[in-house]
Amino acid sequence: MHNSIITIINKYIDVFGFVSVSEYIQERKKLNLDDHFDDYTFLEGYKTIITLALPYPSKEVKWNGLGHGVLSRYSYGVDYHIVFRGILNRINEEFNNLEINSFGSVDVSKVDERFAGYLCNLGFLGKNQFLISPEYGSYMYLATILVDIDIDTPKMTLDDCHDCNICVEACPSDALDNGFDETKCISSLSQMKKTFDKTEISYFKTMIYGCDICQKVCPKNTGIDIHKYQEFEPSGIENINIKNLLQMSNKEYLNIYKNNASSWKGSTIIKRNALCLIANQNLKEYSNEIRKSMVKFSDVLWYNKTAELVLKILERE
Ligand code: B12
Ligand code: SF4
Ligand code: SF4
Repeated sequence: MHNSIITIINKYIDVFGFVSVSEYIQERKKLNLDDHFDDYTFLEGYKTIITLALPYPSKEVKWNGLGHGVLSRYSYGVDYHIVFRGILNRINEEFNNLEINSFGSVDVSKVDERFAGYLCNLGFLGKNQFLISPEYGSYMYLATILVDIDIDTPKMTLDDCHDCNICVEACPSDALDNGFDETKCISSLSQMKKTFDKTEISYFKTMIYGCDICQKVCPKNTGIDIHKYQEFEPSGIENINIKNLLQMSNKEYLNIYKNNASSWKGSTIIKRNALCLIANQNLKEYSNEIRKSMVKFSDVLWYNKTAELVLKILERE
């Protein structure tokens, strides 16, 4: 059975591993985190967690210059949820043909994917918070499949950060200073419906969504740039013209970005991030466009408050 499982997964995925459900629960409880991953009821009836990794390219899209914002690397091309779901469905179907009960999910599930990946021996957990594998570095998406059979795999010795501290020092918002402070992480801010203060605005210079800095500086990623999946190649929509973006309706935006990972919370968030880029790129000539957008979003307090602050910054400079 073990070999049939590996043959099936290998048709779609090169890097994957196994951990027993009991070990996952036991080890995660030891972390004493008391978070939403602590509800283990959905694992009942399953014996093994399989963690799967899909690599994405590390080569970055060149910023188009003033008036533009680029997406972070994990949101190039087609949304990884869509790609992974297609693969998980096919694997599940093949498992079901072997009478294996399975459940695959990506991102939204109740499995702490990085920790599961670590226990599956895919790699180590770095100070930048990423699961880092020898094959893909940190440039990989993760997903899990639960199965109702036991699968044993030998454990190997994993690498670690040793005395490196580069990502901690490189993080512009000090989010990695004491482990990880999600409230400070720029990637997190770029996805939150919230009014930005001056410091938060200052983080958004050329990147309009997500943040890649702690991956970019990591020596474990040196020389790694994998182009195995055409879907994750930049498709031309990654460099966003800020003026066009502000003028777009939500419908027009979704026509272009609905299959892109950056769009899951709608266009208002991306437009709020664009306001910050306007401030930091000192695009005074966009003030009118900002005012027009404030009328459109008159009922969105966090958008308008951020816009007011951006206008003040532009007036002062
Ligand atoms: C919520 C979430 C976020 C939030 C907060 C993340 C967080 N708290 O870590 C925000 C919005 C900030 C975010 C940002 C990003 N995310 Co995210 N995110 C998630 C999600 C949905 C849940 C993560 C989570 O809450 N984990 C639980 C918390 C408690 O984990 P933690 O804080 O890392 O705690 C760990 C450490 O404390 C560690 N630990 C503590 N003590 C000890 C002791 C020992 C001995 C060990 C070994 C470990 C250890 O273990 C804990 C558990 O892993 C996962 C998908 C999933 N279902 O897992 C994706 C995921 C982690 N994100 C991912 C990505 C790609 C990103 C971004 C790069 C996107 C971008 N380009 O902007 C950034 C990276 C930011 C960063 N430096 O981590 C990938 C990571 C892939 C990888 N190779 O690791 C995932 C797995 C999505 C996926 N399906 O591929 N993310
Ligand atoms: S994603 Fe950016 S802000 Fe978040 S920890 Fe990494 S470098 Fe810091
Ligand atoms: S930059 Fe250094 S400290 Fe940070 S994750 Fe990579 S190896 Fe670890």
